[in-house]
Amino acid sequence: MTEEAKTLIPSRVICEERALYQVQYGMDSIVWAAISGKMKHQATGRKDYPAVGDWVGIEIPNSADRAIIHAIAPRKSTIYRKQIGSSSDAQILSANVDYTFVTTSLNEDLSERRIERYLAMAWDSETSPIILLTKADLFPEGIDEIVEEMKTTFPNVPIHTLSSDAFDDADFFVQYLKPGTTSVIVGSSGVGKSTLVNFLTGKDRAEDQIATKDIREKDGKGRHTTTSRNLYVSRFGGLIIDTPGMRELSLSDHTQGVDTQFSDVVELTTKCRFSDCKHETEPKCAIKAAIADGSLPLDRWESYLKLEAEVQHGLAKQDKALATEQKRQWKKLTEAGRERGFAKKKT
Ligand SMILES: Nc1nc2c(ncn2[C@@H]2O[C@H](COP(=O)(O)OP(=O)(O)OP(=O)(O)O)[C@@H](O)[C@H]2O)c(=O)[nH]1
Ligand SMILES: [Mg+2]
Ligand SMILES: [Zn+2]
Repeated sequence: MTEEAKTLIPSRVICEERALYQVQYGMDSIVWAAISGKMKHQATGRKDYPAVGDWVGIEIPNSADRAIIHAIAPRKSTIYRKQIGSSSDAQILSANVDYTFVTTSLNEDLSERRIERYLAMAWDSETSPIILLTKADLFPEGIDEIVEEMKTTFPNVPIHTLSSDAFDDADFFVQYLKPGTTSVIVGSSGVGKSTLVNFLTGKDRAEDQIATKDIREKDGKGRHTTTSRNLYVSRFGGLIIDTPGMRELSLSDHTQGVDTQFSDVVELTTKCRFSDCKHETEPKCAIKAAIADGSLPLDRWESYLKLEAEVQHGLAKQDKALATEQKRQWKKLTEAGRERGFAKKKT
């Protein structure tokens, strides 16, 4: 039977573990699957491998207990991160996601810089971000001020506070976790992602709940408890992907996201008198004018500069990694050429 003649069963990747994927099909059938030899052979990068959230076509051989993934449907969105230094191949965190919940605890570890990075990733991935500030119960003082400040820094992003002892009050989830949608929850280790997912999936009282673990609240350092990405059905009908805490999120490949987040600032820079305006001493600078008349808060301009610098720094690092790799490939090529030349001379 040819590949084309096979009837593939449409299914969704709900868990990824090394080279194996758990896929769900039909109403609630779940099976482990591996990719076909042909897919593996044709893959040129990690983007050609399935990711949690992917729709895939599978075959379930009569004889085997493992299904075979033959195809990945085109992705509506892809949440990815680049790994600087090691390779230029992006790691796909999840696919076909509508909303990204950027989660951070209200403790001392709270960092607008980090949130910015996650937001850039969400926008770059063409998903809508929502900021979740967790553990409100531990920090009863000053939360309103923090939220107000965040609203100025991130004017276009919905911001919600949460506390695990009052999850029932968090009725705003209904508007995001609608049936037919998929959301992903991202953030540092220990901020309470799995605790929330347990509530959202109704596992908080069930035996099959996702493991969660204490962190040292003082320095906010958590041990990584969740180690794989998993997709679950939420109590509101929409799907939700729990992810392991990210150690370091690099911005290098999210320049687009930065521009989206600061579209008003980018727009302003195009209005400067000089196209290469540094917004320092140049006359007719739209940025300086906007800061002066208050339409561009100085804080926001400074965040933009910091983020932009970080992007440039990341890009430079990435360029270096790419250049090294190119040099290596070139060396391989020239060496092969030299060998061939040598061989020719000998004959
Ligand atoms: N006080 C308080 N503790 C919470 C809250 N939410 C979660 N926790 C606790 O924080 C710890 C870490 O929670 P997890 O849900 O495991 O954190 P996580 O983000 O999934 O961590 P990783 O899986 O490592 O990425 C657990 O001990 C939770 O009980 C909250 O709203 N208030
Ligand atoms: Mg977790
Ligand atoms: Zn200017």
